[in-house]
Amino acid sequence: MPANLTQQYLKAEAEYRRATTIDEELACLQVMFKEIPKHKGTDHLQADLKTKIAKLKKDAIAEKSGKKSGCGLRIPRQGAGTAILMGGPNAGKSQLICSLTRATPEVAPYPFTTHAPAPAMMPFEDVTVQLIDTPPVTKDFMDPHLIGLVRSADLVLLMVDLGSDDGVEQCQELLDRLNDSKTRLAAQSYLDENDMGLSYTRTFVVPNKIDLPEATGRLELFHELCPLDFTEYPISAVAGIGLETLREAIYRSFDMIRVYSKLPTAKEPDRDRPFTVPRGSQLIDLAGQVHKDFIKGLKFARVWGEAVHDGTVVKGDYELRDKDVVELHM
Ligand SMILES: Nc1nc2c(ncn2[C@@H]2O[C@H](COP(=O)(O)OP(=O)(O)OP(=O)(O)O)[C@@H](O)[C@H]2O)c(=O)[nH]1
Ligand SMILES: [Mg+2]
Repeated sequence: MPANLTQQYLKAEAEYRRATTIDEELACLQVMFKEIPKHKGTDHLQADLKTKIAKLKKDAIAEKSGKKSGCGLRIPRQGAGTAILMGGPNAGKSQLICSLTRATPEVAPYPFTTHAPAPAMMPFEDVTVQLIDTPPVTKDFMDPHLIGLVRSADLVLLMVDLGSDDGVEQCQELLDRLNDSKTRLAAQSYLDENDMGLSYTRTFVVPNKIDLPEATGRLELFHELCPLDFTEYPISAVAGIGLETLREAIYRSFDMIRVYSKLPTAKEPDRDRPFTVPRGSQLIDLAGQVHKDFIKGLKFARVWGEAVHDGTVVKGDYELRDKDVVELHM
């Protein structure tokens, strides 16, 4: 990290990548600009940030005045994180949505069945995760909204069709298409420090249809022709093979923790609806999620959890642990 970027900068950068509204993007970029060390080594990055802030301010005005902002389709984030499915035609994206969620997108043995990106919620234990089904990407076609959705997603599930001899080539075409753009797939998410426009989104490879007899040979061919350093989860979306492993891996990739809130007057916390916050978050980060008044008005909290004695009194800087029960006091 040549520029010695601060923790606050990195946090704002991570939030910027996941922002889904212009106002959110702007707020993050302004923090990044404020936090960036001002010296020669960061000249380029400073200039990039300034340009982006100026453009977003214009977009915000255009959006408020009802003009088209050109920012594309924005699907509001929901749940503990967002994973977007991508792949060639017939890879089984919509079938995977059917198998992991209660949504019922059309599944059919011909290409381009899905016409537009569509979100669905996947349960994992007592939390939910947002999955986004998308139209296929081919050499000649990519939905114009896809780039923005990939940039703001936490994870891409790159589906490979092991049911067709064309599956490997189709996957390669998708990767080539993205490599020509400034939105790319990688083993980890990050923004290129020398070019703020260049964004990498963490990706799992999901070879599908391993129930078919020809699938093993095609998977070997895929590894040979298309070597990737992404974590791989082979599945059969129809036969249900590998789905529970994938479901858990998607949730774990977000590195979130669950916190249960309890009213001071209640005996038990609300166990059905945990809040999810990134690991390492402090009590004050949660307080804002529970109610915006808590950000300023929080006096203290009592916590029940593995790392503390029952009912320990803590302040805003307490680092939350998975499955903590928290009672906020104004
Ligand atoms: N054998 C087998 N067939 C599958 C599996 N998953 C999907 N299919 C079949 O593959 C075909 C395409 O599935 P879809 O889910 O519509 O594929 P898609 O990727 O959404 O396709 P587009 O919307 O055109 O991009 C359908 O006939 C599915 O029944 C699987 O795990 N095994
Ligand atoms: Mg589909």
